[in-house]
Amino acid sequence: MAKVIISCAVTGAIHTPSMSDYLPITPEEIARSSIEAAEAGAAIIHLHARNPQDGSPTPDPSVFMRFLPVIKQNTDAVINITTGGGLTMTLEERLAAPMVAKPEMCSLNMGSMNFNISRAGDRIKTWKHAWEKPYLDNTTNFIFRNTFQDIEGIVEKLGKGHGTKFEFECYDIGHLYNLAYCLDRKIVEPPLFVQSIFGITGGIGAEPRNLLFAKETADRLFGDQYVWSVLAAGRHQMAFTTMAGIHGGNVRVGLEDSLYIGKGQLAKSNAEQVAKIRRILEKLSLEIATPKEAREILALKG
Ligand code: KMH
Ligand code: ZN
Repeated sequence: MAKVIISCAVTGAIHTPSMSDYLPITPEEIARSSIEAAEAGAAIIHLHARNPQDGSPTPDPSVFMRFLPVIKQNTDAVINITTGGGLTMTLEERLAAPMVAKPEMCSLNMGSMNFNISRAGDRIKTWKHAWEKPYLDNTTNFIFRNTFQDIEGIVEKLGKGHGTKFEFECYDIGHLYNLAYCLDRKIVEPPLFVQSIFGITGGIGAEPRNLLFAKETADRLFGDQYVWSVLAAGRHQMAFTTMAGIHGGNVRVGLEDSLYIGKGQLAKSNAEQVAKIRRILEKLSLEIATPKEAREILALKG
């Protein structure tokens, strides 16, 4: 049986500083949390950057360049930079850091969609920063833009230009068909690293039958030309990644996707979530892929 690749999404652009004191914000915190996650078993580190002053998502390459070299020097993990960015960024802003850093891997979001994260702030009574609540509220009228032309443009610039491979973010079944269209048109090349996402409001819901449906659909569309991974938002994170492992898939955890380690219990670090899913997978007799093995499985440039 193939080894399981653990990805860790360290900070993201969904959660805000008021939601957890453990969310890494500064370049130093992002670097430290990434290194700990890699030491705990993550082969891939998925990264966004935040404004060190107030924790708001930033596309500024100079902020990325304050933590990327530190992570590279201290781990062998695959660096995966977001091209989704944050919910207020233009496509050009979203590509700024990947174009400078030219990483081994970037995310590539496979369709335009609603992306409502307003509920993430439901329990917050006092906000640390003025930007947080309007940011969340604005997502009720937000369109996450990823047209076919946008997708092709990103592949041209990063894939064909720099040899970057992609984590194809598929929030719904239709996104798998969008990816199949791109494969058919030779816009993208196998092996495809397909990240099936469950439980984002605007995407497919976190119901177990949907996970099986996504896998069956991907099997039909991509056959042996893809490597499957799963992430689920919030409280569904561990159950869905466990189900993915059982069904031969890879997993993504991290504070971008959930701030919790158990019911009502905030995770104190990214490493804590990596260690938990690793423990679960190893108890199921599954083996964890090293970064070197992940590079082989995904045919990365290394
Ligand atoms: N926030 C996740 C649901 C990206 O960075 O491009 C998906 C994601 C998107 O990680
Ligand atoms: Zn992300």
